Amino acid sequence: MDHIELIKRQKGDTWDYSVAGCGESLTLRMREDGYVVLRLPEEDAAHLQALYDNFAQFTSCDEAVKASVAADEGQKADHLSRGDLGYRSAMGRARSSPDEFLDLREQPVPGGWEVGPCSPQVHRAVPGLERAATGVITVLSRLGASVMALLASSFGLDGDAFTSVVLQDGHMPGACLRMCCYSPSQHTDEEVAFTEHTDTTLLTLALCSPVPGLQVRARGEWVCPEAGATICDVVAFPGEFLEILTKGFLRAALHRVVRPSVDARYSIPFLIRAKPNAIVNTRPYIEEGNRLRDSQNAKKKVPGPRNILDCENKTMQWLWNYANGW
Ligand SMILES: O=C(O)CCC(=O)C(=O)O
Ligand SMILES: [Fe+2]
Repeated sequence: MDHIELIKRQKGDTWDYSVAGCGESLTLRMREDGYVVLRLPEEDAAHLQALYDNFAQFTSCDEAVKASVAADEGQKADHLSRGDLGYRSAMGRARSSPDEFLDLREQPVPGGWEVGPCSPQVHRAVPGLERAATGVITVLSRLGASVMALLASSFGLDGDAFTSVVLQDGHMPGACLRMCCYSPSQHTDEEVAFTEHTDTTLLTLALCSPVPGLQVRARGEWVCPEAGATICDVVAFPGEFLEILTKGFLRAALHRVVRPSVDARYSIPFLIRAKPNAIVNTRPYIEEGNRLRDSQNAKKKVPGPRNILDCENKTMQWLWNYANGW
């Protein structure tokens, strides 16, 4: 699939991304194909490569280092905020090494933000990991905020209609940077490593791995958006919360991961989740959107989900519980 080129624009001491062309076409592609591929500028490649390198180094550490940031398996993932951050591994059939996952997040601490969990053992063994993860979280947070603003404004909503439930001081304390390592299959037939599912996110931004394996269900077929991609390409697809908030106008993308056949696959999805107690406050945006739609510019707007009004004044936690009862 064609990628959409991103343009980086400096804004004071921060920056954002915009797409060449209009946001409406991004929204329509996401609706029709279920995902879009966005290409970051070349200057971001160094951040991405640094994280792949540091995570590969982490996976080669001894068990004590990994255990120092182990996820609390007893902790029930609430899919909204905490989940079970940290390191997990899973051994499967006919593999010599386990699949491994490390979930990190940016959290507010006195005087700033910190990426964790990161133990002293991890700091010693992989000194560049926290910095590399921070660099990528910053890039993907800026990108996620831009995509959500484009989606919102293409519906005629105010640009921060979606980001307001996600952002805190420009950071995403509900989001999760997941680093995955899938060991190669010893079978010749295609084996699914991560079964088909939708993400409990607003938006997922998955870096395109040099070892393709991500498949997205699009127009009734499994497609592989990573085929032919570069390190700067990012697959963006809606999660369950965008489906809820748009009442199905955008559908949560069904996706899965196919096991690599020779080399291990390292992949890095960024799961953009809301702050659980954030309140959806859409009415003013919808009213403004309706006004815009009725104005002479109306033709440019994507016909948006009016039923989003039903979500007015609800917390993300409430919406999640409600959706689970569907
Ligand atoms: O490994 C990948 O590329 C995607 C993993 C995934 O779908 C997930 O963590 O939800
Ligand atoms: Fe997923």
